[in-house]
Amino acid sequence: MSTISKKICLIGDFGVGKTSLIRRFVDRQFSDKYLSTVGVKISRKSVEIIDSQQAKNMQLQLLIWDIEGSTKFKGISASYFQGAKGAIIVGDVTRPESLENISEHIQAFTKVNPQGKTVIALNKSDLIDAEYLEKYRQLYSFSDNKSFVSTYASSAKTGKNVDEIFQSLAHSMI
Ligand SMILES: Nc1nc2c(ncn2[C@@H]2O[C@H](COP(=O)(O)OP(=O)(O)OP(=O)(O)O)[C@@H](O)[C@H]2O)c(=O)[nH]1
Ligand SMILES: [Mg+2]
Repeated sequence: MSTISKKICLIGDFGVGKTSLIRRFVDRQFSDKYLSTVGVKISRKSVEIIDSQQAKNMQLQLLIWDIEGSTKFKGISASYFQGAKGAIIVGDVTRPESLENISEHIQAFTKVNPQGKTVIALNKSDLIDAEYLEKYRQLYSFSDNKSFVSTYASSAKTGKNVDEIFQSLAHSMI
């Protein structure tokens, strides 16, 4: 079985849950404590992908870049995005402004990586009602953007859709 590596980035405003999603996915853990990321932290995890064309399974090693959050006043250094094949753009469903900034994050990423893929995570979905989630999911689907793969309502706390987010991004990159 062949193994290839691909870099992906987690991008979003401060405190939306980027580090928590990675921690859930890689370590299967969650903490309520908030330790803001400074700069960037890289984790690795392999996922198995079914390659339907060649009808065989493939190991894909994800190099996961956990990038510090951005604010209105401080953007994210575009140099962090270089060489990435995909990104998970994260918003916090309890903070509408963080959702409104999603499209800007997509643009910043695809400017550096025009062929890159993006999956959107509407995170902290454990904190709001399901009816709002579905509304947000429809609102934050960018089907006319060629980088766009899918939008998920996620929770790093419960684990909801966390594996699905990484798996669907991984699948879109091969
Ligand atoms: N209820 C709930 N809380 C969450 C969830 N994801 C993250 N949190 C909490 O939100 C806070 C921020 O989470 P982080 O993962 O540090 O956020 P971040 O996006 O990495 O933040 P920066 O590194 O500062 O940009 C922490 O207190 C987490 O426990 C979630 O799905 N549900
Ligand atoms: Mg962080």
